[in-house]
Order: sequence, then structure tokens, then C-alpha cells
Amino acid sequence: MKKIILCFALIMVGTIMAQEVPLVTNVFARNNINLNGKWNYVVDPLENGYYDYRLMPFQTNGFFENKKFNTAELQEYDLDTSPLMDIPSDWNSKDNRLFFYEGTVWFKKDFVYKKSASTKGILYFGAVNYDAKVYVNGKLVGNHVGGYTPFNFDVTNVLVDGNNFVVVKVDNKRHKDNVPTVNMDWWNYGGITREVVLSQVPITYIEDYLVQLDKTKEGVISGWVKLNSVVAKQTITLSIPELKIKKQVVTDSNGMAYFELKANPVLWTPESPKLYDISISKFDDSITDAIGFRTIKTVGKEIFLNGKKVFLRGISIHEEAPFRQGRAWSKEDAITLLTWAKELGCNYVRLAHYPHNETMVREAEKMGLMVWSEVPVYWTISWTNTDTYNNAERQLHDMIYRDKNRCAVVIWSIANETPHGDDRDIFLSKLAKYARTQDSTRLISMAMEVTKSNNNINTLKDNMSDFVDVISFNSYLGWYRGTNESCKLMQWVIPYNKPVIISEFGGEALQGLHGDKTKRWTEEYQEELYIQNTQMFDRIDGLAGISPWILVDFKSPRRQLPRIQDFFNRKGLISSSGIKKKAFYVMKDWYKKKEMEYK
Ligand code: GCB
Repeated sequence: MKKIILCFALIMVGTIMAQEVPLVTNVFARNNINLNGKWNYVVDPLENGYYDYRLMPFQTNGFFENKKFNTAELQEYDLDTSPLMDIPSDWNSKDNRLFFYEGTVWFKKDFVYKKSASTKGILYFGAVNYDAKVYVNGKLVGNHVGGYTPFNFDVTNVLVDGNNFVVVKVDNKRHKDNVPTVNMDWWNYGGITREVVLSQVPITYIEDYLVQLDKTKEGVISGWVKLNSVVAKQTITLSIPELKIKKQVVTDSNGMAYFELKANPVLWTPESPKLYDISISKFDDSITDAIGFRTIKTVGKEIFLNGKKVFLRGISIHEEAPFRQGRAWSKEDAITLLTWAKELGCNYVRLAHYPHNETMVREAEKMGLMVWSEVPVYWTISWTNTDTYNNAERQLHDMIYRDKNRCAVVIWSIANETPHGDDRDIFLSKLAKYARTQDSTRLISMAMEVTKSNNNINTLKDNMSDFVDVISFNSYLGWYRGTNESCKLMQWVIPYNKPVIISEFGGEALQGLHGDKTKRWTEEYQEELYIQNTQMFDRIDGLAGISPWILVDFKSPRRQLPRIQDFFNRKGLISSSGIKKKAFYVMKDWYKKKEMEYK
């Protein structure tokens, strides 16, 4: 019997053509074939390329086969002569016909590959929104759901020497049980929205690593290196030349090597965001990174960065491209957005409402901006659905996995404005506990809501408070509730001995629309809202940071008011064409004052 099982197992292993594998950490620093650029695309609202006329999935003959068109046979598609789209991008901003489109689009890219017995090919996508089925040379290599996290497949066995092609079926239809769900306040941009590479790594490669200040031992950098397979006794060299560190460690029977090094690095701070060049190598593989060291913790109602009390002068940001709209993805996009945040006087950004691209986090780190990173557990998630939970947990896992070496990230956020109830508490408490199993060094939070408001008293009470390190909430005094004037008398009851962050506040203004400060949609109204709110913040006990909503106006199908919104949420401090509104300067002045207070 045992022999039969073994034979079966061997056959199964032998037949694995391609599979999803753990993410290749720091993939963009590897030896890659860049697959960005022009891809052919076919819009397929009926999923014609996937289902036959009885709605059964094609085993053969789907668009994924990328058959060459010839007039001798009946074939009603041709990927080669279909239009081209730049990848990364979202189709909504690239093709007018697809502005509101939610459904399937097929993408195809040809590339040349040189096969080698000592190399694996890992096909890596920074993100595809939302459901991606990936085929290489006509064979399905895997499926991924979730629009904002990376994934990769080992495609070594399906690659051929010479010409190859990759086809991706992307479907961004919204579903109630997805994460996010059907209802949200941002554009559901579809497409291959982040970079694509084919990474060429050795058969046994450095898959992942963690390098950080030890949480419990002072003056120690500790961490580990993980190989992609369980190979023992492999020598790994870690060097940090500037600290004169060169250390050799050996993998154990799990393919893991651990290290602890005495060191006193200059700590990363927003004022001086010091990063150290590091390299990790084995005889046939090597990876470099730039890593910063810092500590973050809370004591009572205060947040301490490197042991010093800090106020998080933040701004919320959507991953939307400055000036041109559409999804942001490039270094230039990141630098433009983050430079605006710096001009505002920020030392912190809330990257809402989903994990942003890796470049955004890395650029924030270089510029000295602490980061709040979040998963799209937003509003009315299907709390009792196990698949939904697993989906959320997977996205949280992948967010933490990708960015665990980024010292800039100080807060993992697990949810935004979720309705109270037992099912939600079960879901979110499990998610919070899970986050701690993945990272015990950072703070956990979530954006909550005011629960009671009467007699000029706003109360925040949430069962989830026990599960987070920082109490964050969205307050919209002057916009969704109350008037700007009501800020003057408002008292706050937040009955927890934990730091408080106002994760959102704000109101809409059309840049260039002027009028009395009592008139909604004018810059003056928004300016007054910021004046009154910031004055009120000075009276909130335990306030340790804020991230106003939002840096730049962003596209949202919820925002329909003609001539004012035109499908833009106008709460930006900066307009969609990059012009600063009056409220920008109110915020800037308040941040200057805060900076002095915390010097
Ligand atoms: C919120 C949400 C955010 C919205 C914002 C608004 O509370 O968290 O996603 O865009 O309000 O403008 O209403």
C-alpha cells in the first residue's frame, strides 16, 4: 500500500507543470526579464474565450491557447492583431470604451526566454485587479484573487527555449463576498495594474529574509534567511559594509538560517531616514537591499519612535496617479504624491484602503515618511463567510510578507469603518490575532467610527479596542455630521488607555470654486472645516496623530454631482490637476506647530 501511495505521489510531483510559490522577496532587485510594456488585449464581456456555448469552461480552444489565426479554420479571435495596452495600467483610463467596464479582459504578451538547467523562472505580478487566471504557452499556471497584493508562479517547466507567451484573463467584476465587497468609495480599476517580471533565479534561491533590530535585545540586529527548498548546510553570507558586518550562517534542515549580530546602527527617523546597503548571498545567488532600523511602540496614550515621543503628522492617500488619473504604479507617481505629503509637513502617510505598490512604500521610506498600510476589509464585508475571511487573511499575510523589511511601515491596519456586531467582532479579532502571528514588532490598528454623539459629546466605543494598539477613527465633523461651528463645543470620550489617531476627517471642495465659508463645495468651506477641526484636535486627550482625508481628489463612481464632483471625490487638499486648495495651507501651518511641539 505504502509503495502505491509513494508511486502516486511521485507521479503527482512529476506532473506539476507550474504552481504558485511563496513570494520572491525584493523581486525587483533580481535578475529579471521585464514584461512591462505593450500587451495585446481583448475585451470579453461574455467570457467567450473561457466558456463554451453551454457555459462549460473550455479545456482546449480557449483564448488562452493563443491560436494563430488562419482562414482554413473557424476562429473568432486573434490575440496577435488585437489592440495594445501599456502594462502596468488600468483599462478604465486607457480605453474610453472601458471607463465603467467591469468584467473580463484578456491580455497577451510574447517574450523570448533562454532555458538553462541551473535556472528557475518565476513569473511575478505586482497586482492584478481582481481575479487573474494566468497561462504560459497555453497552460494554466495558476489563479489569484485579490487586486492589491503580489503573487508569483514557478513556470520553469512550461517555459521553452526561444519564443514564449503569457496570457492573463483578468476579471474585475465585484462580488458581495469579495474583499473589498461590492460597495466602496473608489474606482474599481481593472487590469494588470502593477509590474510584471519573469525572475530568473537559481534552482535553490534566496526566497525570503528578515533583517531588523531585535525587539527584546538592545544593540542587536537579528533575523533570518529562507531558501525556497529545505536544503540544509548551505552557507549564507550577510553583509552590511557600513557597519563592518560580514557574517556567515548555515541553513538548518528547514532551509532556514538565523542570525544575531551586535550592532549600533544609526536609527531611521523621518528627519534623517538612514538606510544601510545590505547583501545576502550564497554561492550561486545574491540579493541586495537597503534597510533601515528603528523601534516603534506605545506606552499608555503615546507613540514612541526610537524611544522618542512622536506625533504622526499624516495624510491619507489613494493609489491614484497624479494628473492623469488611473492607478498609480511607477516611481514617478510615488515621488509626486509623496513630495506633496512632505510639502504639507508630513512625517507619516496612511496608504488607504489596500496595500499600495511596493515602490510607493520604498519611496516613502527613503523620504522619511512612516507608513500605515491596510487591507481592503472595508464597510460591509461578508463577516460569516469563511472564504471571505480566508481571502482577507491571505491579503493581510501577503501585505506583511512583502513589506516586513520596510522600517517605514509602523502600523498594519486590518479594517476601515466596519459596522459593529458579533460576526464582525469574531472576524476582525481573528484577523488582528493573525496579524500578530505574522509580525510582533509593529502596531496594529483599524479605522473605527464614532459610536454616539449627543449634547456635544462624541463617544467612541468599540469591542475591537482590546485587539488593537492604536485607537483610530474617522470623524467627519462639518461634513457628514455637525457643522464646522459644532467643532468648537465638541467634547470627546475615548475610554481607552491607548494612543488615538484620527484616521480621517475632511470635506469636499472644488478647486477654484470660491464663496462664503458657509457654502459647501467652496474652497472657503473646506478651509473653515480644517480650521475648526484642527482647533478641536488640540483638545483631544491622547491624540497621537491624524491623517486627513485626503491628499488628492480621486475618482469614485459614488460621487455624481454634476459640475462639482463629476465622478471625483473632492475631499483632496490638492485638485486632480495638482493645484493646492486653501485647506492645504491650514493643515501645513498646523503641522508646523505640531513639529515644534514635538521637537
Ligand atoms: C470614509 C471612507 C473613505 C471615503 C470617505 C468619504 O469614511 O473611509 O473611503 O472616501 O469616507 O469621502 O466619504
